[in-house]
Amino acid sequence: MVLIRQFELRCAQSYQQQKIGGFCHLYVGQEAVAVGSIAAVRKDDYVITAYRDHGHAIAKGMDIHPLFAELYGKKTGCSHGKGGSMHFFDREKFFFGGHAIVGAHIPLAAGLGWSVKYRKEDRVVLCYFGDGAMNQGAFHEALNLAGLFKLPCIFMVENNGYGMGTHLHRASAVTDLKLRTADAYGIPGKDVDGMDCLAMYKMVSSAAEYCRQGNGSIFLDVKTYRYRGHSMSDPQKYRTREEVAQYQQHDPIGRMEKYLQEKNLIDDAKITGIAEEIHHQVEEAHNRADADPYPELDDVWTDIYAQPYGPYRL
Ligand SMILES: Cc1ncc(C[n+]2csc(CCOP(=O)(O)OP(=O)(O)O)c2C)c(N)n1
Ligand SMILES: [Mg+2]
Repeated sequence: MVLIRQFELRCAQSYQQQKIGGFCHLYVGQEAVAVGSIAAVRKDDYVITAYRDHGHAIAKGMDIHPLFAELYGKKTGCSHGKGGSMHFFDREKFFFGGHAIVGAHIPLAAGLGWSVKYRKEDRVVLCYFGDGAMNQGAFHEALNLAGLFKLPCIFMVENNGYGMGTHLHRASAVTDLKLRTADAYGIPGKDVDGMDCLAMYKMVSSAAEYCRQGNGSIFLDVKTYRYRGHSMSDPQKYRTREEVAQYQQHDPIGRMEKYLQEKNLIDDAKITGIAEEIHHQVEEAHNRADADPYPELDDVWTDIYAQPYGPYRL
Protein backbone atom coordinates (compact mmCIF):
# COMPACT_ATOMS: atom_id res chain seq x y z
CA MET A 1 0.00 0.00 0.00
CA VAL A 2 2.89 2.33 0.77
CA LEU A 3 4.51 1.57 -2.59
CA ILE A 4 1.25 2.33 -4.43
CA ARG A 5 0.75 5.54 -2.45
CA GLN A 6 4.28 6.80 -3.08
CA PHE A 7 4.24 5.74 -6.74
CA GLU A 8 1.09 7.77 -7.24
CA LEU A 9 2.26 10.83 -5.34
CA ARG A 10 5.27 10.80 -7.70
CA CYS A 11 2.85 10.47 -10.64
CA ALA A 12 0.97 13.57 -9.45
CA GLN A 13 4.26 15.48 -9.38
CA SER A 14 5.28 14.19 -12.82
CA TYR A 15 1.87 15.09 -14.23
CA GLN A 16 2.29 18.66 -13.02
CA GLN A 17 5.73 18.70 -14.66
CA GLN A 18 3.96 17.63 -17.89
CA LYS A 19 5.88 14.37 -18.12
CA ILE A 20 2.62 12.39 -18.43
CA GLY A 21 0.41 12.80 -21.49
CA GLY A 22 -3.31 12.02 -21.55
CA PHE A 23 -5.49 11.11 -18.62
CA CYS A 24 -4.24 10.07 -15.22
CA HIS A 25 -6.62 8.80 -12.53
CA LEU A 26 -5.09 8.32 -9.11
CA TYR A 27 -6.02 5.54 -6.69
CA VAL A 28 -4.91 7.36 -3.52
CA GLY A 29 -7.21 6.28 -0.66
CA GLN A 30 -8.38 3.07 -2.35
CA GLU A 31 -5.14 1.05 -1.92
CA ALA A 32 -6.58 -1.46 0.56
CA VAL A 33 -9.03 -2.72 -2.06
CA ALA A 34 -6.45 -3.95 -4.57
CA VAL A 35 -3.86 -5.00 -1.98
CA GLY A 36 -6.21 -6.93 0.35
CA SER A 37 -8.04 -8.69 -2.47
CA ILE A 38 -5.03 -9.60 -4.64
CA ALA A 39 -3.13 -10.90 -1.58
CA ALA A 40 -6.05 -13.29 -1.00
CA VAL A 41 -5.72 -15.12 -4.32
CA ARG A 42 -3.04 -17.01 -6.24
CA LYS A 43 -0.48 -15.54 -8.63
CA ASP A 44 -2.13 -17.33 -11.57
CA ASP A 45 -5.57 -15.87 -10.90
CA TYR A 46 -6.74 -13.19 -13.31
CA VAL A 47 -7.10 -9.51 -12.47
CA ILE A 48 -8.87 -7.01 -14.72
CA THR A 49 -9.88 -3.45 -13.96
CA ALA A 50 -10.84 -0.06 -15.38
CA TYR A 51 -8.68 3.02 -15.97
CA ARG A 52 -7.85 3.69 -12.29
CA ASP A 53 -5.41 0.81 -12.60
CA HIS A 54 -2.06 1.74 -10.99
CA GLY A 55 -2.83 0.09 -7.66
CA HIS A 56 -4.01 -3.21 -9.14
CA ALA A 57 -0.96 -3.47 -11.42
CA ILE A 58 1.44 -2.94 -8.52
CA ALA A 59 -0.49 -5.26 -6.20
CA LYS A 60 -0.38 -7.92 -8.94
CA GLY A 61 3.41 -7.73 -8.82
CA MET A 62 4.28 -5.50 -11.76
CA ASP A 63 7.61 -3.73 -11.41
CA ILE A 64 7.20 0.05 -11.15
CA HIS A 65 9.89 0.93 -13.73
CA PRO A 66 7.82 -0.22 -16.76
CA LEU A 67 4.84 1.55 -15.19
CA PHE A 68 6.61 4.90 -14.93
CA ALA A 69 7.97 4.32 -18.45
CA GLU A 70 4.43 3.67 -19.69
CA LEU A 71 3.20 6.89 -18.10
CA TYR A 72 6.03 8.83 -19.75
CA GLY A 73 5.30 7.28 -23.17
CA LYS A 74 8.63 5.42 -23.28
CA LYS A 75 9.47 2.34 -25.34
CA THR A 76 10.27 0.40 -22.14
CA GLY A 77 6.74 0.89 -20.84
CA CYS A 78 4.59 -2.17 -20.12
CA SER A 79 2.46 -1.32 -23.19
CA HIS A 80 5.52 0.03 -25.08
CA GLY A 81 4.59 3.59 -24.17
CA LYS A 82 1.47 3.54 -26.33
CA GLY A 83 -1.17 2.88 -23.68
CA GLY A 84 -0.45 5.34 -20.89
CA SER A 85 -1.94 5.46 -17.41
CA MET A 86 -5.20 3.73 -18.30
CA HIS A 87 -3.64 0.77 -20.12
CA PHE A 88 -1.22 -1.01 -17.84
CA PHE A 89 -1.04 -4.69 -18.82
CA ASP A 90 1.06 -7.77 -18.01
CA ARG A 91 -0.09 -11.03 -19.48
CA GLU A 92 2.60 -13.08 -17.72
CA LYS A 93 1.44 -11.78 -14.37
CA PHE A 94 -2.20 -12.45 -15.37
CA PHE A 95 -2.97 -8.74 -15.19
CA PHE A 96 -5.38 -8.08 -18.06
CA GLY A 97 -5.55 -4.27 -17.87
CA GLY A 98 -6.28 -1.27 -17.56
CA HIS A 99 -9.43 -0.37 -19.71
CA ALA A 100 -10.58 3.16 -20.50
CA ILE A 101 -14.17 2.65 -21.58
CA VAL A 102 -16.44 2.55 -18.53
CA GLY A 103 -17.87 -0.95 -18.06
CA ALA A 104 -16.28 -2.38 -21.22
CA HIS A 105 -13.93 -4.74 -19.41
CA ILE A 106 -16.67 -6.44 -17.39
CA PRO A 107 -17.69 -8.68 -20.33
CA LEU A 108 -13.95 -9.44 -20.78
CA ALA A 109 -13.89 -10.64 -17.15
CA ALA A 110 -16.81 -12.93 -17.94
CA GLY A 111 -14.80 -14.17 -20.95
CA LEU A 112 -11.81 -14.92 -18.74
CA GLY A 113 -14.17 -16.75 -16.35
CA TRP A 114 -15.58 -18.71 -19.27
CA SER A 115 -12.06 -19.74 -20.37
CA VAL A 116 -11.30 -21.01 -16.85
CA LYS A 117 -14.45 -23.10 -16.86
CA TYR A 118 -13.91 -24.37 -20.41
CA ARG A 119 -10.37 -25.49 -19.57
CA LYS A 120 -11.56 -27.04 -16.29
CA GLU A 121 -9.10 -24.95 -14.25
CA ASP A 122 -9.64 -23.73 -10.71
CA ARG A 123 -8.59 -20.12 -11.19
CA VAL A 124 -10.69 -17.15 -10.26
CA VAL A 125 -11.13 -13.77 -11.94
CA LEU A 126 -10.99 -10.59 -9.89
CA CYS A 127 -12.89 -7.89 -11.75
CA TYR A 128 -12.94 -4.31 -10.42
CA PHE A 129 -15.09 -1.44 -11.68
CA GLY A 130 -16.56 1.81 -10.35
CA ASP A 131 -20.04 2.58 -9.05
CA GLY A 132 -20.63 4.57 -12.26
CA ALA A 133 -19.96 1.46 -14.37
CA MET A 134 -22.88 -0.37 -12.75
CA ASN A 135 -25.30 1.65 -14.84
CA GLN A 136 -23.71 0.61 -18.12
CA GLY A 137 -25.37 -2.04 -20.28
CA ALA A 138 -22.14 -4.03 -20.50
CA PHE A 139 -22.25 -4.65 -16.72
CA HIS A 140 -25.72 -6.20 -16.95
CA GLU A 141 -24.97 -8.30 -20.02
CA ALA A 142 -21.80 -9.66 -18.40
CA LEU A 143 -23.40 -10.42 -15.05
CA ASN A 144 -26.33 -12.16 -16.69
CA LEU A 145 -23.96 -14.57 -18.46
CA ALA A 146 -21.75 -14.96 -15.37
CA GLY A 147 -24.84 -15.87 -13.35
CA LEU A 148 -26.19 -18.18 -16.03
CA PHE A 149 -22.93 -20.08 -16.60
CA LYS A 150 -21.79 -19.91 -12.95
CA LEU A 151 -18.48 -18.35 -13.93
CA PRO A 152 -15.69 -18.14 -11.29
CA CYS A 153 -15.66 -14.35 -11.11
CA ILE A 154 -15.50 -12.01 -8.13
CA PHE A 155 -17.09 -8.78 -9.30
CA MET A 156 -16.02 -5.90 -7.07
CA VAL A 157 -17.53 -2.46 -7.32
CA GLU A 158 -15.01 0.02 -5.92
CA ASN A 159 -17.81 2.14 -4.56
CA ASN A 160 -16.07 5.48 -3.95
CA GLY A 161 -19.40 7.31 -4.02
CA TYR A 162 -18.79 9.24 -7.24
CA GLY A 163 -18.75 8.73 -11.00
CA MET A 164 -16.70 11.78 -12.03
CA GLY A 165 -18.56 14.57 -10.17
CA THR A 166 -21.91 12.79 -9.78
CA HIS A 167 -22.78 11.20 -6.46
CA LEU A 168 -24.12 7.65 -6.46
CA HIS A 169 -27.44 8.87 -5.05
CA ARG A 170 -27.93 11.10 -8.07
CA ALA A 171 -27.13 8.36 -10.58
CA SER A 172 -28.59 5.11 -9.22
CA ALA A 173 -32.23 4.30 -8.48
CA VAL A 174 -31.13 1.53 -6.08
CA THR A 175 -28.08 2.43 -4.01
CA ASP A 176 -27.77 -0.82 -2.05
CA LEU A 177 -25.79 -2.18 -4.96
CA LYS A 178 -25.76 -5.85 -3.96
CA LEU A 179 -29.56 -5.94 -4.39
CA ARG A 180 -28.99 -5.35 -8.09
CA THR A 181 -27.16 -8.62 -8.73
CA ALA A 182 -28.76 -11.13 -6.37
CA ASP A 183 -32.33 -11.14 -7.67
CA ALA A 184 -31.51 -10.06 -11.21
CA TYR A 185 -28.69 -12.45 -12.02
CA GLY A 186 -28.53 -14.98 -9.18
CA ILE A 187 -25.17 -13.61 -8.04
CA PRO A 188 -25.08 -13.16 -4.26
CA GLY A 189 -23.53 -9.97 -2.92
CA LYS A 190 -21.90 -8.72 0.24
CA ASP A 191 -20.76 -5.35 1.58
CA VAL A 192 -17.15 -4.90 2.65
CA ASP A 193 -15.11 -2.07 4.16
CA GLY A 194 -12.66 -1.17 1.41
CA MET A 195 -10.62 1.09 3.71
CA ASP A 196 -9.64 -2.00 5.72
CA CYS A 197 -7.05 -4.19 4.02
CA LEU A 198 -7.62 -7.15 6.35
CA ALA A 199 -11.39 -7.04 5.84
CA MET A 200 -10.77 -7.15 2.09
CA TYR A 201 -8.36 -10.05 2.49
CA LYS A 202 -10.83 -12.09 4.54
CA MET A 203 -13.81 -11.38 2.32
CA VAL A 204 -11.99 -12.18 -0.92
CA SER A 205 -10.40 -15.32 0.56
CA SER A 206 -13.83 -16.79 1.25
CA ALA A 207 -15.26 -15.50 -2.05
CA ALA A 208 -12.39 -17.16 -3.95
CA GLU A 209 -13.04 -20.44 -2.15
CA TYR A 210 -16.72 -20.19 -3.13
CA CYS A 211 -15.78 -19.62 -6.78
CA ARG A 212 -13.15 -22.38 -6.90
CA GLN A 213 -15.70 -24.88 -5.63
CA GLY A 214 -17.80 -24.22 -8.73
CA ASN A 215 -20.58 -22.23 -7.03
CA GLY A 216 -20.48 -19.39 -9.55
CA SER A 217 -19.82 -15.67 -9.19
CA ILE A 218 -19.86 -13.33 -6.20
CA PHE A 219 -20.51 -9.60 -6.10
CA LEU A 220 -18.84 -7.35 -3.51
CA ASP A 221 -19.94 -3.80 -2.76
CA VAL A 222 -16.61 -2.39 -1.60
CA LYS A 223 -17.06 0.87 0.28
CA THR A 224 -14.07 3.05 -0.44
CA TYR A 225 -13.08 6.66 -1.17
CA ARG A 226 -10.70 8.49 -3.46
CA TYR A 227 -8.85 11.40 -1.87
CA ARG A 228 -7.85 12.95 -5.19
CA GLY A 229 -10.09 14.23 -7.93
CA HIS A 230 -11.61 11.98 -10.58
CA SER A 231 -8.56 12.66 -12.76
CA MET A 232 -5.69 15.10 -12.50
CA SER A 233 -7.81 17.85 -14.06
CA ASP A 234 -10.76 17.80 -11.64
CA PRO A 235 -11.47 21.00 -9.63
CA GLN A 236 -13.61 18.91 -7.21
CA LYS A 237 -16.44 21.40 -6.79
CA TYR A 238 -18.93 18.63 -6.01
CA ARG A 239 -17.57 17.84 -2.53
CA THR A 240 -16.16 19.62 0.50
CA ARG A 241 -12.66 19.45 1.98
CA GLU A 242 -14.30 18.31 5.22
CA GLU A 243 -15.78 15.27 3.49
CA VAL A 244 -12.34 14.24 2.19
CA ALA A 245 -10.74 14.86 5.61
CA GLN A 246 -13.36 12.67 7.29
CA TYR A 247 -12.44 9.69 5.11
CA GLN A 248 -8.73 10.35 5.56
CA GLN A 249 -9.20 9.64 9.25
CA HIS A 250 -9.83 6.02 8.21
CA ASP A 251 -6.82 5.90 5.94
CA PRO A 252 -6.03 2.28 4.99
CA ILE A 253 -2.27 2.70 5.54
CA GLY A 254 -2.72 4.40 8.91
CA ARG A 255 -5.16 1.70 9.96
CA MET A 256 -2.74 -1.06 9.02
CA GLU A 257 0.10 0.65 10.89
CA LYS A 258 -2.07 0.94 13.98
CA TYR A 259 -3.09 -2.71 13.76
CA LEU A 260 0.52 -3.88 13.39
CA GLN A 261 1.66 -1.65 16.27
CA GLU A 262 -1.06 -2.98 18.55
CA LYS A 263 0.11 -6.51 17.76
CA ASN A 264 3.73 -5.46 18.43
CA LEU A 265 4.67 -6.45 14.88
CA ILE A 266 6.07 -3.06 13.92
CA ASP A 267 7.46 0.09 15.56
CA ASP A 268 7.94 3.71 14.46
CA ALA A 269 11.50 3.09 13.27
CA LYS A 270 10.39 0.24 11.04
CA ILE A 271 7.52 2.33 9.61
CA THR A 272 9.96 5.14 8.76
CA GLY A 273 12.40 2.59 7.34
CA ILE A 274 9.75 1.17 4.99
CA ALA A 275 8.78 4.67 3.82
CA GLU A 276 12.42 5.60 3.14
CA GLU A 277 13.22 2.37 1.34
CA ILE A 278 10.17 2.78 -0.89
CA HIS A 279 11.01 6.42 -1.53
CA HIS A 280 14.41 5.34 -2.95
CA GLN A 281 12.80 2.57 -4.99
CA VAL A 282 10.30 5.04 -6.50
CA GLU A 283 12.92 7.69 -7.27
CA GLU A 284 15.25 5.14 -8.87
CA ALA A 285 12.48 3.72 -11.10
CA HIS A 286 11.27 7.19 -12.03
CA ASN A 287 14.79 8.40 -12.97
CA ARG A 288 15.44 5.33 -15.06
CA ALA A 289 12.12 5.67 -16.91
CA ASP A 290 12.71 9.38 -17.42
CA ALA A 291 16.02 8.65 -19.19
CA ASP A 292 14.59 5.81 -21.34
CA PRO A 293 14.04 6.31 -25.10
CA TYR A 294 10.71 7.10 -26.74
CA PRO A 295 9.32 4.57 -29.26
CA GLU A 296 10.66 4.76 -32.85
CA LEU A 297 8.46 6.28 -35.52
CA ASP A 298 8.04 2.80 -37.03
CA ASP A 299 6.59 1.51 -33.73
CA VAL A 300 3.37 3.23 -34.70
CA TRP A 301 2.66 0.14 -36.82
CA THR A 302 3.24 -2.49 -34.11
CA ASP A 303 0.93 -3.93 -31.42
CA ILE A 304 -2.17 -3.40 -33.53
CA TYR A 305 -2.57 -6.85 -35.09
CA ALA A 306 -1.26 -10.24 -33.94
CA GLN A 307 1.19 -10.16 -36.87
CA PRO A 308 4.03 -7.74 -36.07
CA TYR A 309 3.19 -5.27 -38.85
CA GLY A 310 -0.46 -6.20 -39.42
CA PRO A 311 -2.09 -7.76 -42.47
CA TYR A 312 -1.65 -4.67 -44.67
CA ARG A 313 2.07 -4.07 -44.32
CA LEU A 314 4.37 -7.04 -44.78
C1 LIG B 1 -18.63 4.43 -21.94
C2 LIG B 1 -17.99 5.62 -21.29
N1 LIG B 1 -18.74 6.67 -20.93
C3 LIG B 1 -18.19 7.75 -20.33
C4 LIG B 1 -16.83 7.77 -20.09
C5 LIG B 1 -16.23 8.98 -19.39
N2 LIG B 1 -15.96 8.60 -17.99
C6 LIG B 1 -14.71 8.25 -17.64
S1 LIG B 1 -14.66 7.81 -16.04
C7 LIG B 1 -16.28 8.11 -15.78
C8 LIG B 1 -16.89 7.91 -14.43
C9 LIG B 1 -16.88 6.50 -13.95
O1 LIG B 1 -17.06 6.45 -12.55
P1 LIG B 1 -16.93 5.13 -11.72
O2 LIG B 1 -17.33 3.96 -12.57
O3 LIG B 1 -17.63 5.31 -10.45
O4 LIG B 1 -15.36 4.96 -11.48
P2 LIG B 1 -14.36 5.85 -10.61
O5 LIG B 1 -13.82 6.91 -11.53
O6 LIG B 1 -15.10 6.39 -9.46
O7 LIG B 1 -13.25 4.92 -10.21
C10 LIG B 1 -16.86 8.55 -16.96
C11 LIG B 1 -18.28 8.92 -17.10
C12 LIG B 1 -16.07 6.65 -20.49
N3 LIG B 1 -14.75 6.60 -20.26
N4 LIG B 1 -16.66 5.58 -21.05
MG1 LIG C 1 -16.85 5.85 -8.56
